[in-house]
Amino acid sequence: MRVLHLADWHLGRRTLRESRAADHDAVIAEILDIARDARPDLIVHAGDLWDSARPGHDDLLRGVEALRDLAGLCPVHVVCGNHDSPSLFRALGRLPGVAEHVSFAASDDDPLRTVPLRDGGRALVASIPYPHPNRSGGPDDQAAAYRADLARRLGGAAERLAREASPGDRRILAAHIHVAGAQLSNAAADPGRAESLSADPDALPRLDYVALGHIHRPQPIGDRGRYAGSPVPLDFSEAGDRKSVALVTAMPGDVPRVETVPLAAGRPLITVQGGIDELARRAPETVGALCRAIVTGEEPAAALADRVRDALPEARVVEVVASRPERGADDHEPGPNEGAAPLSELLRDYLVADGVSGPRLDRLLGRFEDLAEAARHERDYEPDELVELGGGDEGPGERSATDETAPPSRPTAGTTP
Ligand SMILES: [Mn+2]
Repeated sequence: MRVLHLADWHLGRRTLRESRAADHDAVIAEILDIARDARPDLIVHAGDLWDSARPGHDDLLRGVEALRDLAGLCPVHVVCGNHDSPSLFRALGRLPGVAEHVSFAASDDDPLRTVPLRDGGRALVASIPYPHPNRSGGPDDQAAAYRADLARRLGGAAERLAREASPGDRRILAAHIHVAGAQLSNAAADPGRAESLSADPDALPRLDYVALGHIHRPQPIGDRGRYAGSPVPLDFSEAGDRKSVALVTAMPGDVPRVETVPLAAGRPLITVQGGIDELARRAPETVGALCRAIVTGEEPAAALADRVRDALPEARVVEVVASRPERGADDHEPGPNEGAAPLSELLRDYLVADGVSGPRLDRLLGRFEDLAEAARHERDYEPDELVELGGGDEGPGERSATDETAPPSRPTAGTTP
């Protein structure tokens, strides 16, 4: 059987402030052409069809129409990614005109999808929609608990396939998960954490094909599966990726044969760096591209963006960064914030002027340092205690009536990815 494996479209995504709708339309048309040529028995989309749990109406329609067009060729199966909404998937799975040809996996417990094949055989598809790591363990054992959870889900999927498959059936897994060892194009601010929140490669069952989503750089996982990857570079960290879809011949009990079909549609993302003259010389390579310009030898100024756009007339310039020249000690001019006290000192002055003192002052400044540290490392921050602003330790803030009657509500950490 032939499987066309797709993933991570992220319909609705913007790159900085630029809509990618035109790129998505172009690459969906390219994928439809590939599907028409390849005549697969099954199309698997391994998740993150949309960029947000509540896609805009245009993007909702763009996704549903793409699935409907693909389903005109063969059965289509979609797994819920971390950006998708399980409840939207459940709703679409009941929508007349869509549900007849497209199955949406919103939960591990959804029944296996059975697909009749042209050669008279059949394929069984098990699914693992994205399991959120925040539902596994606590802060100290989260990585181990999540790894155990993923192993349990992978084992459960393999078990169901073994139980329900007859000899000769192709056993397929479609999942939106991260397996340790993946090459991230989007080298996150904290790649160690991303790597720790992943499945053990040894937990991957040996099936006839494992179609994964979540990692945006297309790549194989051992000899049994792959990440299809995103079809267009979604941000500048993906600029160097070679995007593709996977056309897989899966045979019962055998290693799948994978052909990657390169995708060319959609605007490339290009970063150019140098002085204005250098940028102008490189203009030909930026024609039709989404372009980030790092300009050297210039001061940041509103007019700089206009000069960059003049230098790169046929690029879509989405970001201009002035990279200031190294200065010698002699010609140093202080910038507007240079020489000012650090923020923590300014905060201390402000709080002291407001009457805060003693242990409360120390606690507030400590929280501020924790918050600043979390921001430096792009981590979530959840205070383990709430320190009230206002009033010194002996001041009126300490004994206000609201302290007894209404405990302060705690902010909750954002858990939505
Ligand atoms: Mn994704």
